[in-house]
Amino acid sequence: MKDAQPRAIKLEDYTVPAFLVDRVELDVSLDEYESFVESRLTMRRNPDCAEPSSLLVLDGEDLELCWLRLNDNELAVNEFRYQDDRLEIPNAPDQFTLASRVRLQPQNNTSLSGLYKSRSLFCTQCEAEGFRRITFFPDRPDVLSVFTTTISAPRATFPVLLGNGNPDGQGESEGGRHWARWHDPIPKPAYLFALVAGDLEYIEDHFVTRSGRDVTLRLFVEAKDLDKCDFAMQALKQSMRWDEQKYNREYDLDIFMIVAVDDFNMGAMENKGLNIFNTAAVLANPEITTDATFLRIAGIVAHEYFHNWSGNRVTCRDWFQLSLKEGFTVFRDAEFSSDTGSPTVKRIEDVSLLRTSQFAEDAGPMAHPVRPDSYIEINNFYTLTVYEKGAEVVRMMRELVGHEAFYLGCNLYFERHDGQAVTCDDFVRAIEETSGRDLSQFKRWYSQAGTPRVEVSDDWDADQGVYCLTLRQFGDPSPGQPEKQPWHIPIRTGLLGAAGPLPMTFDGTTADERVLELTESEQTFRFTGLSERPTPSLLRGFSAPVKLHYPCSRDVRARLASVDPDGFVRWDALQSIAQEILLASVAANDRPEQPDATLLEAMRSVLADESLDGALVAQMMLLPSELYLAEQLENVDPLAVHRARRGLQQQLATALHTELLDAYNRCNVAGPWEISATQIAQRSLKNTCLGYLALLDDDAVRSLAHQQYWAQHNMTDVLAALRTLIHSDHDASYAPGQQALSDFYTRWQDEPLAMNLWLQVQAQRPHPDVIQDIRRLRQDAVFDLHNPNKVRSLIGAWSNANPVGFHRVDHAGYQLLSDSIAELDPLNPQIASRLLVPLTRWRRFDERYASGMREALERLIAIPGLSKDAYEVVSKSLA
Ligand code: B3K
Ligand code: ZN
Repeated sequence: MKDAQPRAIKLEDYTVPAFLVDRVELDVSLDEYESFVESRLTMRRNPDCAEPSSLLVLDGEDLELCWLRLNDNELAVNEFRYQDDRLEIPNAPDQFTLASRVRLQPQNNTSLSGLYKSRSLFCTQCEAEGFRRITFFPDRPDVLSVFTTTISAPRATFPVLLGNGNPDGQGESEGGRHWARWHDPIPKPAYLFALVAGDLEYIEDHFVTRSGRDVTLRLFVEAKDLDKCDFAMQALKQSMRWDEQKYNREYDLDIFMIVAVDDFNMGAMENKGLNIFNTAAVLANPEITTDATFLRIAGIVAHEYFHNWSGNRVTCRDWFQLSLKEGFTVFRDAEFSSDTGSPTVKRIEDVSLLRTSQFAEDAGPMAHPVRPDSYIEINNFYTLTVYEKGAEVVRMMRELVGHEAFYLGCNLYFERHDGQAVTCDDFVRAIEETSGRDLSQFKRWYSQAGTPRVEVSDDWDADQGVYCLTLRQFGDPSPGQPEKQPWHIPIRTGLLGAAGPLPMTFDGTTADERVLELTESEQTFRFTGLSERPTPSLLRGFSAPVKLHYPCSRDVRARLASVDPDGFVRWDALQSIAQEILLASVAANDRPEQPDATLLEAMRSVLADESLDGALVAQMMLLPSELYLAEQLENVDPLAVHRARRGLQQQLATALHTELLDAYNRCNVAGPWEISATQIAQRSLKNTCLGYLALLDDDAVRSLAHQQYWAQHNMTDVLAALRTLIHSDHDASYAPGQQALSDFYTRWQDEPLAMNLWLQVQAQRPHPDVIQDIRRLRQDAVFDLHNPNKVRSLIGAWSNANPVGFHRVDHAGYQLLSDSIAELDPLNPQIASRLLVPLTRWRRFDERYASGMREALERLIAIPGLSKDAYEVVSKSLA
């Protein structure tokens, strides 16, 4: 940490910028050992600034200043001050140009923020505050400027030079160098700036927008990756069409480019006209890519493209408003995935992520509202709360106002605020205006942290034919927010009778389904005209991100699981039975002799139901994850959770042996691979069955995984087989598993994306002795602490997603993780800080574990020079 005590930035302190930058002209001269950036900013005083001052303050981080000129006059050293990442120039006039030249060494920039090198490529990452590592600038999202960028570099090693906007000239210069100029006519904040230089090839396609603009689409990769581009290009075109049809949004430049780079802190970045993607989030072919990754890639391509409107054309006023662009864009990409794939399965996956990881964030020391009100390091707030819960907040607005008013409201928002930097309030206001609804209470979703709990009870009056549902809501304290006001919660509800759905008469109107609006701490909804006691089907589609509890028997839930019209409710009903059984078995540290008959029969009938989408069946067959189960406990013993879950899996595998094998064989169809919904569903169900079957003490069945691995049909099947072989209960030296692992390595050692999978599958072997593998793999030639994908695949996959492998009573897992964080923090603080997440949960664990987790955090906070990224997470976790 540079400052003794890093300072918290607060939403309440927001003030408009004192100076604006109308134009930015950048000259970036790149070379192997040193690079130079000359910038010329055309600036003026902001007429909207209430307290004008002539002190000009710009951001600048790790910049080596060569010279500084105000209106072309070089400033002497006593005419400015550059200290603590701030450049201060007193006595700035009303209008002026400020020019500067700085020297950079991108080849030594391991933080992957600002200008850096990924292998032999120069590239940039400016969100949130990376532009200040390139040149001096008021680096905040509410300063929008027109950028012209000239890039020069040695032609032989960097034949391709890319920038934002449209191409605007190129040429040769002396000494084997060349240059290219890019002009972006659309004003943008500096966080959307990007450049790339390198030896790249591309695939090209075209898209004609609805109004007839012919857009060139190019996807740039290293030559060896040209065979992995087609899928993303198709996804891009699909996204462009979808955004025109659903949101009325057209693309606005002549060219749209995507560049794939290996070293990248996250999935991708929506830089204007020049998206930069992590290779893992864009490159795909069936040999090295699983179905899950294909779908993820389509979602990310869509997400970044959708940002062109939700984020770029209409941007955020300040970083507290991050969810304005991220929550909304996650909502949009989820709609896209739902419209182009299986809506129920997409919803279930999103809900699982939310419940497992976002709810955990809400219950932990880093809990924050969708619109946080303070931060030390903004990069720590690119969270599940801002992204996924933020998307749920947008989704709830659509539930409340209906589709028509919602999409009209979005249109109004885009048109009204085009070219502006705005707030979450502006978004809500647009929806209020087109719907005529008052969403002021609803806005608490933006300001209150934590997951609301909803308790449901009911009452049946047979004489009157009246059924009453009483809903109560509760909010637990979170850091800085001891008390919660009632949220405005939409609960989509149906009623089921013996023969099927019952009409719901409520407030004088009748419908098959209602969105109950819970706005008070307690509310009763009264349904009349019923001839039988209904079963409520609650929270359909997971209409609100709450923990809802309705006490009812397993039989009632099993019925919901088999007949409810809502796919989410069916899945959820089965999950809740399994959860109840598993938590009871954790509590008893034992399991019943026989698996629960209700669960067993429900699973049997789901498995046999060929009319159901196979991908949904696969989801319904999956037991709640160990991470999710741990979240339900106050005093977690990860080993006990693992034993309970593994035990139930074994019981189910034994009891459903025949059905599992039938389903496996039914789905194991030969024929050419395709990425179609049908085949994805088949592979998903087949591999779920394989996972169960491998737990049986039956060599014939076990050899299925072996056969499937060696058939080498596609990566989905290969990886599922490999996972099954090495995650089953054999010891680590189990020969078929070791053979497959070493075959995989030989086959794919030159393919970094496949090697990520190889690391991940080993990191997730659910056994305490996996720590030996982690230590060994840290030293393997394929591992590289500088590459975030490798760190995530090995250390992240192990510490975040392998509870039984990470949490050891001897605390060796915590020692290894904290050593890794300490080593990584000076290199890449953003990634180091992300790795802290599993330790932040220490208070929930049994003391045998918690003490070691706390000690690991204490070791870290004692490190001199710890980054403010890591400092924020560690200090809040220990507070
Ligand atoms: N907007 C970027 C995320 C930037 C993260 C900076 N630490 C990618 C996205 O959400 O689309
Ligand atoms: Zn985004």
